[in-house]
Amino acid sequence: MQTAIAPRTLRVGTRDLELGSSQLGELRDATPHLGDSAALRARLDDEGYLLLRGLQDRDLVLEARRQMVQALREEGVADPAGGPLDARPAPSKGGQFRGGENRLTQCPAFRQVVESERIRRFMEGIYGAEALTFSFKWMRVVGPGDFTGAHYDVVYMGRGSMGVLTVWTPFGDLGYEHGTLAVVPGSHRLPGFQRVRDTYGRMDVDRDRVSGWFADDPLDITGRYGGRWATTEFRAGDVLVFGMHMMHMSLANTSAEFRLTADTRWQRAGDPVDERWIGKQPKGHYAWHSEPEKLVSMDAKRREWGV
Ligand SMILES: O=C(O)CCC(=O)C(=O)O
Repeated sequence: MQTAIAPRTLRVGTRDLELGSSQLGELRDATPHLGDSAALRARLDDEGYLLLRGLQDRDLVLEARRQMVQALREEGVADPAGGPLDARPAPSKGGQFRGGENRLTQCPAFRQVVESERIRRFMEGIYGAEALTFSFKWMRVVGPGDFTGAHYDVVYMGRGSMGVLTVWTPFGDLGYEHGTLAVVPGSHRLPGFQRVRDTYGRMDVDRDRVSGWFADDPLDITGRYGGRWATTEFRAGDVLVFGMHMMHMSLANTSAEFRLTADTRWQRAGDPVDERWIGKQPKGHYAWHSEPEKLVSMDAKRREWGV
């Protein structure tokens, strides 16, 4: 007798979707192709992402988590109770974006993970050339209830190489309930997304001062332009790699813990580099939110673009 598998409903952004439905599936594992750069490049060109299990040293990733949890506890952000890897918010503390230089990104094990020899060798295999990583690191402490809206990375870092790849690194084991990342495989090349690529995909948040997320509702994307969302659960050591025109967002964090993840960027060393994200003190987004009254809403922009 076959046992029925109970459907699993996941909160993606603002919408509940059933895993295994036509709207949401599982990411495909590219780990069996490790060591075969041509196969990895072909998969990346085709699907727009690579899910790599155990690419990073799991013990080092967990050590980075331990160091960051300790820092968050010393800052009064994380609850001091529990084991050294437990990342529950302290009373009344929410999530925090911790990009750039700060106590979390300065944790020695954090740096060792995001700039490891393993990830560098992997990138150099993909590019077939020397690779560099932006000095700015996007570290996120995502609080219960929070999520990231759907977007392309190119609107934040599109002034240099178009071959920039994002490496999304979970610092810990992440169940769906922690708010894992979801992508629309193929959205970088599907014909249905062409107008989105030609309008939103040419935007620059500092030049245009438009709010960066394209949508909070995943079906506002796939219902209009096609494709299907995909996500998975992660173990410490896994990474998800994708390009700058991959539509992605996160599931909502429905757990009682912080989700600790970083997104870091790599590119060919010989390509032009977006000057906002490199050097000893990267200047980052210098205009985007500097005059809030000048910020244009994404809804207004989408109406103008007709998307
Ligand atoms: O982790 C998240 O919530 C968002 C990450 C992201 O947008 C990215 O990796 O580009």
